[in-house]
Amino acid sequence: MTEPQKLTNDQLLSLFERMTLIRLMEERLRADAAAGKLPGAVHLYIGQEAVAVGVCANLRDTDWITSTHRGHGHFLAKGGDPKAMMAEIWGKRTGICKGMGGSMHVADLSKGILGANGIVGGGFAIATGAALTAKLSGNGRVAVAFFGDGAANQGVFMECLNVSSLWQLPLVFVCEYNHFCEFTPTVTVTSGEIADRAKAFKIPAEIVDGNDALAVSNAAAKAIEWARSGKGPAFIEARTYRIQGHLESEDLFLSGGKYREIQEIDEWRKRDPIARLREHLLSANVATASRLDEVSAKIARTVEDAVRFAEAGEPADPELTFDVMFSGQKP
Ligand SMILES: Cc1ncc(C[n+]2csc(CCOP(=O)(O)OP(=O)(O)O)c2C)c(N)n1
Repeated sequence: MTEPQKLTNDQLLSLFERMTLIRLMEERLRADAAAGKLPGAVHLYIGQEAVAVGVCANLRDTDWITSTHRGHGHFLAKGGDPKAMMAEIWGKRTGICKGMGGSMHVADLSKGILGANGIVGGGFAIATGAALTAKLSGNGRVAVAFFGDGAANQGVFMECLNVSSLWQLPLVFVCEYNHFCEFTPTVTVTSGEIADRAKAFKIPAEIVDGNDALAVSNAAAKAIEWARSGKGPAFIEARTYRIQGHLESEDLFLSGGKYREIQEIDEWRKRDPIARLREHLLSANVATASRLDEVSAKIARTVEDAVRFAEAGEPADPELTFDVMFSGQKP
């Protein structure tokens, strides 16, 4: 595909709706984390919504994704159920993994969501394996590996670039360059351009503005089509910014220390991906302001329902460990 992608008004609105869903879910998790209501750490995706949504809008339900420790956005963008995700983060039996996984392990195989992952770089090999399955079975599926700029320094990244190119696997690498690896600015630990690492393996690579949903979607459409048509892997590096801390409790253990300036965060807030898409929808007469406000209000109710559902659930049952982690055997 060489022509820029042309999206219908419904498709554009759906991008806005899905990004707003992620934002409002994350805002609510931020508040509930601060109020001490959540049982574990949460790594929020605020500011990066255009990446997950722009990519997943071009995937089929049967395609696969692998995610990261910052995985709520990927889960929702791929069509995961907000209630089941919220209950999972609250550690409830009604959660998508029966409350046994928590925030860093949200997964739904029925939606092709092969899982968030607490191991940095843990998704690469899973996505490569899924892409190998697709190739061997000829089922026409594509796998997408979402990963951070920090994960690009893990050795397994090189291994997966290598075999996916050698075996021409239907795999799309999506690097979310959000400028930080925990509390370390990426430029201080990363040599050269990450996209060049893909090019070294003869994988076509594109760097896009990761805060521009339309640019991401356009690049993803090309990359996914490339992979699906049997030409091998493709690579996207989406330049974005992590607005929240690495995790919500970081202030507690940074004890007043800081690793970035507030002005930098404010600069990136001006490039907010949802505000930018909203602006575009208004100026291109795709929707009126009141229509977009209605969408946001509807999503706010969805989030409220998800919280009620999570609150009402029973806590996870530790005995379930033997069913969901060990198949037919006790350790
Ligand atoms: C193998 C491994 N090493 C280290 C960690 C600790 N750790 C958790 S998140 C993180 C930074 C990851 O940065 P990046 O891949 O850029 O993702 P981001 O947090 O920016 O989304 C590190 C080092 C880990 N979870 N797994």
